[in-house]
Amino acid sequence: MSGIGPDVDVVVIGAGFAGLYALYKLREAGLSVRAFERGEGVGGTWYWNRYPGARVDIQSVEYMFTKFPDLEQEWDWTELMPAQAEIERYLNWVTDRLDLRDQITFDTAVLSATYDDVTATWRVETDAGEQVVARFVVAATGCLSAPIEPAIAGLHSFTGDSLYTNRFPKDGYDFTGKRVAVIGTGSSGVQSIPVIAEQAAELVVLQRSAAYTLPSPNRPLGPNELDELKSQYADIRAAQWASPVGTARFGAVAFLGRRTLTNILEASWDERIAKLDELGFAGCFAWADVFLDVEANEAATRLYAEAIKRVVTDPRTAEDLVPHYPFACKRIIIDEGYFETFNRDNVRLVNLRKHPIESVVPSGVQLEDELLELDVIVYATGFDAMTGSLSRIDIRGRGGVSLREVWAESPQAYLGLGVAGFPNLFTVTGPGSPSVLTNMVTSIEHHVEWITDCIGHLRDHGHCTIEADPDAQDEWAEYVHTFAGPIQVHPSCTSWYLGANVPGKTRYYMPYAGGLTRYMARCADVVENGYAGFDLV
Ligand code: N01
Repeated sequence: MSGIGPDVDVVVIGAGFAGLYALYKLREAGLSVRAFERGEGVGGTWYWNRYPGARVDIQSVEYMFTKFPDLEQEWDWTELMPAQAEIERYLNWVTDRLDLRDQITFDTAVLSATYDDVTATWRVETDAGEQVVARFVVAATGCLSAPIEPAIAGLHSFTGDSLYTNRFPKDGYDFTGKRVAVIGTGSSGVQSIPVIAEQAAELVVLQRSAAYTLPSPNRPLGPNELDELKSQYADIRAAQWASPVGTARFGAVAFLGRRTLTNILEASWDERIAKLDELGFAGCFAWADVFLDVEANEAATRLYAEAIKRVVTDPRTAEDLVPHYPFACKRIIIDEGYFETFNRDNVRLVNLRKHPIESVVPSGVQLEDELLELDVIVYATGFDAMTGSLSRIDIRGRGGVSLREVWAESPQAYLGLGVAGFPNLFTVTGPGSPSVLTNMVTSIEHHVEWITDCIGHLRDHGHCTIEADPDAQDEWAEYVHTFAGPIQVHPSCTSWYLGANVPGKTRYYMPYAGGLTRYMARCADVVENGYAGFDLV
């Protein structure tokens, strides 16, 4: 390295899957590293989102680091799709087995990172008042880690308990005997509602947009099943890395892996119903054209309405549970008994499109036409996704330019890895990367390895900085947009992929939908061509 001596080679922000792997790989490459983590423990997403029912939608044997053949044999998953507590335990175990804990400063948020043009270093400042000067910053800040507080009047006036799924109390919460409202029916709401319903005296679900959700195939792993899977880990890993989504065992969306799907628009109503009989909820979407064509997607939604009617006994509730936007414009949800929950005597659905919230008041929620008296309000209202975690840090690149301001106009990163004007700042699973459309763990591993190799290359070739070229970044952004189809950008879609869930955020489709394998090939090409599209100085 050249330049005036930094305190460390690299500062890593975050200690979830990405931060932990970055710490490990960078240290292995002989670099000095400090990591800062806002939480009191490791886990990132899996530290904060400890709401009842929190569970991943990828199978356990693929939702783990894939590059530790010895270590993976020692870890025993208990379920097909692990719950939050088990994933958090796994990450703590990995942290200790890889001896990473000492390099992480917990309970400490990074407030700012400022690039110094003269010394080509970053000055990183924390909320503990510490300043660290580093050559590189690796932002392992996660795609879904900046919670949004809903814009509801009187939010803080409620005198009962206000809980947020994405920063749920560490010791849990006992809903027994309470009158509860859940606001929000994305993945977090849909997963928590059945569990809360079992405890609460009364549960009101306040739904603004209905959810597309599929029943989870989760179950305990049977005796000897894990041993059998462990003996196949090498093959499973190979299949994962050959898959465009980083997972070969699709779980709830297994039909996505089938190749012989027919078009829903060419099927009669009876044929559609037959698919429903065969596959249940998944049968609504097991068609070739549903992901590509708006009309086909609408036909799938009509079938979905039929599937809901088969479960939900009250016709009005069943009707209110039907979404009015395309399937798969938002992340597909998996649930455990979501629709069945609405048949319980203690559960009621309020369609906020018909009965809007006026305000939160001291005793509960005031709807336009009714006061809901409550003991607890659970907000499952989502995240400022993909850019929010970095926009909330005051990041200043070349010439003091603010990343927050740059991304407010257009949230771009070349390959999702680097941003023009911000030398030596790497974004793990940044906007423009496949990230949230894949198994996050495989995407994270790929990014971290690419970044580590890149820093090694700079060191070995006497370079001081790497920075995305603005033209290459623009071209990449245009290319990324060619993969966002009519379903993803449909005007009725308010997905976080588009930033459309955050008032005032630029509507911009952020993830790369071209698949992980194609993306990795492109990243490899960039390296082979001397880090094409990056300026190395
Ligand atoms: O957040 P969301 P999430 N008044 O944005 C509603 C991952 N994840 O935390 O759609 C009333 O999806 C909002 O309504 P609308 C996964 O990638 C994975 O649930 O804006 N309602 C919506 O219903 C997921 O996609 C798992 O009309 C308001 C809900 O709140 C991502 O995290 C589990 C409102 C927010 O849904 C985010 O999921 C959990 C208001 N003012 C999370 N503001 C896994 O399984 C917002 N809403 C794997």
